[in-house]
Amino acid sequence: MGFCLPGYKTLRRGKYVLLLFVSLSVLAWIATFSGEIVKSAQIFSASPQTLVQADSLRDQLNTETAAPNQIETPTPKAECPKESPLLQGAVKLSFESSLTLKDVESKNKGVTDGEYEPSDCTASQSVAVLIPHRSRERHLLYLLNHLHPFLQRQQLHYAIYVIQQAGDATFNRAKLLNVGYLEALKDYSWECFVFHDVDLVPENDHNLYVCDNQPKHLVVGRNATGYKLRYKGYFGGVTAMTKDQFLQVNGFSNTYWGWGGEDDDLRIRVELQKMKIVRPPADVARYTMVFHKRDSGNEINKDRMRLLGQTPLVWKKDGLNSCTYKTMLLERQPLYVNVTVDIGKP
Ligand code: UDH
Ligand code: MN
Repeated sequence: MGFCLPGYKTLRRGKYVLLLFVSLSVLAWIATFSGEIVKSAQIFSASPQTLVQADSLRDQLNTETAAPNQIETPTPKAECPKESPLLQGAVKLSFESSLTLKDVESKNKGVTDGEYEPSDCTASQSVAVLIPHRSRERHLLYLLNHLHPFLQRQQLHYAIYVIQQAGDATFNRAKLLNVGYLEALKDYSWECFVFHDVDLVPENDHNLYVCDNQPKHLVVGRNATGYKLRYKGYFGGVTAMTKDQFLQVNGFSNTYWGWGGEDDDLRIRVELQKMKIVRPPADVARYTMVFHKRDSGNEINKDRMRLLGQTPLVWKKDGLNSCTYKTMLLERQPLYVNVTVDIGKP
C-alpha cells in the first residue's frame, strides 16, 4: 500500500507530538493551579499588609509628583485686633417705614443663614444672638437692619436666631430664650449668648456684644427712661452670658408667663452662684426702644412676686434641664435662623 508506510510514520510522529502536548498541558495546569493556591493564601494571610503597602506607595508617588506650590497649606488667619478699626462710636439710627427685608438682605451679602465671620481675621468670640419674638415683624426688620452692620463692625463671628412662639397662648420670653440656647448649640458650640429684645436698637458700637468673665447687662440706658438704669439690679432687655455661665444657673425659669419677673429671676440665679453683673460705661450702653404698646397675649404677670420668692428653692429643677418644647419649624433665612416653637401654655 503505497500510501501506508508514510502514513504509519506520520501516525507515530503524531503520537509523540500528542504525548508532548499532553505532558506540557499537565505541567502548565499544575503550575497555574499551584499559583492560584499561593495567591489565595496570600489574600487570606496578608491582604491588609498588601493594601497598606499600596497606600504608602501611592502616597509616596503623590508627594514625589506634586509640585511644591500645589500643596495647599491653609495659612491661619491672624486674630482680629483687640479694638476693631471699623468701630464708629455713636451712630445715627434710622427707622424708615419704606424699609423692606430685601433691602436689608442686599446690604448684608456677607451673611449666610444668619451667620457671619470676618474674612480677614479670626474673631475673638463666637456669639449667638437670641431674639424672642411674636408678631413684631417691623421691630425685627429695624433691629436686623442695625444689628448686622453693628456686629460686623465689631469683627465678631456671630449668628442671629429668632425664636418665634407659635400659637396665641400667653407669651413666655424666658422659655423662648432657653429654647434658643438649646437649639443654637445644635448648630455650633457658641461660647457667648446675647439675649436680645426685638425692639431695643444699640446706639453705639463700642457696646461690645462679647461675653466677660461675669454676666453682662448691656442696657444701662434707653431713650424712654432718659438713659438711666430702670432700677438697681435691672437685668433685662439685652444681656450677655457665656455658654457656661448660663448653664451654671440652669438658664431662665420656664414658669414666667406674661410680662415681667423673668429677668429678675435670672439675676437671682446669677447672684446665688456668687457671680456679679457687670455693665459697660453708661455713655456707650445706650439703646433706642422702638415705641410700642403692651402686646395682647403678654399681660402683666401678677404671680411674678410669688415666683421670685421661690427662685432659690426651685432654680435647680426649673430651667434648661426642664425645658420641654416642640420645634414646629426651623428655617434658615438669609439674615437669621427662624425657630418656630410650641412651648405649651401656663
Ligand atoms: N415680645 C414679642 N411679642 C410679644 C411680646 C413680647 O416679640 O407679643 C418680645 C420682644 O422681643 C419684646 C420682648 O418680648 O421686646 C419684651 O416684651 P416688651 O417689649 O413688651 O416689654 P417692655 O418691658 O414693655 O419693653 C412692656 C409694655 C410696655 C408698655 C408701654 C407703655 N408705655
Ligand atoms: Mn419693649
